Amino acid sequence: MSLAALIFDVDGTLAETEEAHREAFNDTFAEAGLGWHWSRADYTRLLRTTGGKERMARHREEIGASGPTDAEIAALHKRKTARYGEILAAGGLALRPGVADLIETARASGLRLAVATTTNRPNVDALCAACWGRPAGEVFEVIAAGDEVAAKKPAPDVFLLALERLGLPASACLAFEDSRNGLASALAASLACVVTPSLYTARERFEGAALTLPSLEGLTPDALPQVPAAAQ
Ligand code: XBP
Ligand code: MG
Repeated sequence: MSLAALIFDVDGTLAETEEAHREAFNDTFAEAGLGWHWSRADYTRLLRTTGGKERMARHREEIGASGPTDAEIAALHKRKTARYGEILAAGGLALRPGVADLIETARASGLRLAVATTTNRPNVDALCAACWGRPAGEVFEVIAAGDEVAAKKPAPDVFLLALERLGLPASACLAFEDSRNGLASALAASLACVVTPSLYTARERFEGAALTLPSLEGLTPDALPQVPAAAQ
């Protein structure tokens, strides 16, 4: 089956969002009087755990703290998500080079557009509002996000949910990712995957990627890797 849809990861792929996430986490920790603060070096290591709630739980284990409880972490994550939305609404976030053009030329050429992300839906809406001035549902036909799946990346679940909602086989789609966890998730869903490493994932390894590029700048739909490279 020829290429029918592009499935984009969000954080690090559409835009360099992780500094805004880190700021939202740290502001939330300060507001809660938790005494936690994640440096860039902390966050680079903690980002290997996908999902904000899971990341906070991992930090709690790493420092041997008894709290906050999982329920308190869930409440902290809600506050962090609200803070992240405020940070993005304040402006300053730009799409990575080539993202807007590829999405528009892909749409114009009849390709369907989807998102498969670990972050939650409000954060996808916040990014689309900040970068396209539109809600996510007006930019992407299908959105598979965060807690809609039981297992986050590198498990294939969120890409499989996007494929299910598209009603397409993996062999008709191409994934775009920035991280090793994201690449592993796409490959586990039998998707070919283009990787554009981000600031936080630049040192990771991307064996199995159909293409690894510094950015999507200048990439046009006719230059995309032929699928089903990974499905064979
Ligand atoms: C990256 C993630 C997310 C974000 C933080 O998601 O792992 O956890 O770091 O967002 P993506 P949340 O799959 O888009 O690269 O706090 O909402 O998890
Ligand atoms: Mg990512």
